Amino acid sequence: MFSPKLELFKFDACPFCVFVMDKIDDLNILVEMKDIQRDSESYKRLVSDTGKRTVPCLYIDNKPMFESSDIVAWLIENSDKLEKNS
Ligand SMILES: N[C@@H](CCC(=O)N[C@@H](CS)C(=O)NCC(=O)O)C(=O)O
Repeated sequence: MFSPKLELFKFDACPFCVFVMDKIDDLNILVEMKDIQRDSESYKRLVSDTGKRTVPCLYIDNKPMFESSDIVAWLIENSDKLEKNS
């Protein structure tokens, strides 16, 4: 079964993050939220993995994807196969 672990690195005042989070809500997809402003471990992980501190960044089984429009397109394309919130 295709059920990658999804983690979204974000902060709430970022409009690109809000765009992605709204789509996650619409599609009811299970995604672990990592707020880089509230959680310094998540911030450090993002920077050490990618060399960047840009959000949003969706980790798909630990593989980072940047660009809100690419993330939203990927979520829509894979929505049927992804784990949903109960
Ligand atoms: N084109 C990007 C823009 C992302 C972006 O500019 N994010 C800002 C926050 S709103 C950011 O993380 N800036 C810090 C940085 O890039 O180092 C997208 O659509 O995801």
